[in-house]
Amino acid sequence: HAHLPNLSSMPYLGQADTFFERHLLSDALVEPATAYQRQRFEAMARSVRDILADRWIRTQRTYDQANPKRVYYMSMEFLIGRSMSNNVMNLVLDRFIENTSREANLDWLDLLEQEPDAGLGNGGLGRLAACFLDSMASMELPAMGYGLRYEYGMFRQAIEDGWQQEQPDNWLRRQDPWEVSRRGQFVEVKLGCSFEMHQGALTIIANKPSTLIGVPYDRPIVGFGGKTINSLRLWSAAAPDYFDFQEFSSGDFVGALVGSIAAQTLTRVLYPDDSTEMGQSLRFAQEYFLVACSLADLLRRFRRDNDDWNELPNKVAIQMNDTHPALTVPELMRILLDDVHLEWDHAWDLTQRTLAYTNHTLLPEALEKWPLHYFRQMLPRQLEIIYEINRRFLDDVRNRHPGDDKLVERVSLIEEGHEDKVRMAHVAIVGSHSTNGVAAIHSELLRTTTVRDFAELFPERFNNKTNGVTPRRWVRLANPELSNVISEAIGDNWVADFDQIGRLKSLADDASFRDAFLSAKRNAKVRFASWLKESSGQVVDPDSIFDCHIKRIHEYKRQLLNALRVIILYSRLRANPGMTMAPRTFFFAGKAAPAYKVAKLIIKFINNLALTIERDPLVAGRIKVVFLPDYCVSLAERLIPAADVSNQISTAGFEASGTSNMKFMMNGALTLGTRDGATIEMAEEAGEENFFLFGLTAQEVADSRGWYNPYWHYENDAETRHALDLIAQNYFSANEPGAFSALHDVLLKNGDRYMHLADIISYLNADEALSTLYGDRGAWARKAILNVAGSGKFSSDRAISQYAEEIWGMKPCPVA
Ligand code: DL6
Repeated sequence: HAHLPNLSSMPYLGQADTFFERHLLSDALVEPATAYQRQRFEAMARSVRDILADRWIRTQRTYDQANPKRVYYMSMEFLIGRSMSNNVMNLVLDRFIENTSREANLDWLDLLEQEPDAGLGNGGLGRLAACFLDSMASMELPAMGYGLRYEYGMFRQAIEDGWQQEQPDNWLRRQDPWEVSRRGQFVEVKLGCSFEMHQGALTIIANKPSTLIGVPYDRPIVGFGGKTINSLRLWSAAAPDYFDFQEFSSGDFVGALVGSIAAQTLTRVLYPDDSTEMGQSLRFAQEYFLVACSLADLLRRFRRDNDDWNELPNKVAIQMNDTHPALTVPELMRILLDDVHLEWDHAWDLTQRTLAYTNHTLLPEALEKWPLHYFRQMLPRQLEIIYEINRRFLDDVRNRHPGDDKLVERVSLIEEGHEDKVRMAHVAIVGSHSTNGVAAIHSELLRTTTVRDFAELFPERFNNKTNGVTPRRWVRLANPELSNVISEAIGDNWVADFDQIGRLKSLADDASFRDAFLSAKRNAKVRFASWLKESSGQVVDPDSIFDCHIKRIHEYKRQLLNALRVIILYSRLRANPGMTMAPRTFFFAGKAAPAYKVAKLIIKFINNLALTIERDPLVAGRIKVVFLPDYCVSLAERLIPAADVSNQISTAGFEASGTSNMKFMMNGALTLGTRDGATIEMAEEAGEENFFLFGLTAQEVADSRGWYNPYWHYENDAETRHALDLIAQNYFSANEPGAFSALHDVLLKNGDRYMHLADIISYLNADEALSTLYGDRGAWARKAILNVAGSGKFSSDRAISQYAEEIWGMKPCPVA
């Protein structure tokens, strides 16, 4: 584990104050007194970068000299959020900020608001990658992230008349002060096709080979204490002529520019879809571009320091974050065969021992399969290699299981059908030495259902690495007041050694600690309420229970189940206004994939539900529903510290792990949840008696397929029936009759694939136990404290140390 830095050894603290003014004068050319807030933000960010520059270079120099084994985390998504406050925290620059703010008369909190979120990811998978980078640097591992520098990140969500509207996220409109462009280290990527613009759209021209340029942009990843500063290298696509424009002084200058616009289009935008297969050829080209640039770059580095290719698996580990970078398998083989001229078996052995794959989903519709004709058009040589991998693999399968043609068909890398496709998960498993799931139940289901044949063929390759999140960003930074309460009780080593958090357990019955804990919690709620009022005009009561459900909108995550719970609680209140019920605010937030119609309708439904309740004087002051638009890392950082209740209510067996569940737990929210993903392990750690678990287990869900009938619940439970009838009778859509009939169909007529109705009653029972507990502040505090105390396992430091030890075979490489 990382160690807390020694503050007295921070050489930069004394001299740093002058950086800020210098940047305003020399970069922005403004007098400090008249600078805009954005200019001040940039000057401050540059000052922080000045401070870290020396350590950043020293980290690289240390790695270059020590030549340790390095890990490359390859991912199409890094959901970074803001960097300023995180870098300041990890560099322990609080005093520098205090000094500069005082001397330059800066409003630090307002300045932080100037930074846009770097939203280069959809959700959990991308945020996990960002937490992992933080942990790798904090644990002094020689690591690097590789991704794409999307000009437009995850779309911004506006809500108009209850509907989601997508707006472009032009986060690089103003220059990002953190990134360093390394044009000198560009790489060339050869494709079997060309890109041209036709009527404003990018078109792929098959069988016309072309070359693209990948330009790297590096972002510092500051380890806690500022000792190790690793890099996240993001690739931007350009046309080759980008580098010598002079040659185009005559001739088709305009044509040349159009070509470069076509090339740049490749990394223009992140695909905003996280759980269905997207199937667009541009996405396929993006995935190859990431792989080709990163491999060229890391192999160049490997060759600089090593002359024996046999050293590759001893010096390089590549972790493929989902199948998105699975083209690494044929691309590395191509390089080893065609460029290095190794024999097949030799190349294959090095490839498998270098690569490892993490699976993040069991949903069949999210498993990537690419049509063969994309390969034929763009990557014919890589396709040849995939065929040869498949031929050898299937021969082996036939030898081991003679006569089992069905098995051969099931495990083949190629799916034959109306349109032949390459199964990317199969490529990743066959071409690597490790396949891991992201929570115990997920890894188990992966082994026993989704890719069972592979787990039987290669049992030694399969393992579990339960996800984790960084307690630095998610507790220390997001929740400073709670952090201080914790540090006063157990010291501040927990920030770098999160197992220490377990020491809070003995304080769960300590009255003064409970008071301090509850007061930090309440202050976080007050802060959130005042931010909400200021930024949107919405008023929420900090003395109500803050009940949160924030994540991508998806049927399996069951925002609809939560909405049904709200309708039933609302109906109870209307029927019996005298009943006692602690006041509640139900927060929802999350984005829907633009093409996912049902998910978008769910957003509209929640907004209409909010409005209906808002307008009903019978329940005024007792329940309220708030849909917070544009869920992003920064919003999560605000809301999670203020949460009392965390809803983790996916249909059991569908959520691979979840990571917001862990963030809520660390911040002292109680979980209302199903036995799914990492929530199961969280309850194990904190004790089931401190969780509010309900609903069918994954096994029960699987067993009831075939006979489950939502109508049974409709007919046999009056409250469920009433809630569904309200929807059908347009109670929530008086001016838009029929607006929600598709949701009604999802729940009844279409068979309720995610079994909402099966779980509604047990959900309400758990809810009742929880809201009763809320009335007993001491008992509530006790459970909340035991939750925080039990969250030690869910630090990404723990996850990363397991990856390092069990998959990568790596040790820290401390920077002197
Ligand atoms: O592992 C990170 C995260 C999990 O916590 C979520 O449970 C899971 O849904 C998410 N998976 C994806 C799947 N995308 N694809 N393919 O985002 O990963």
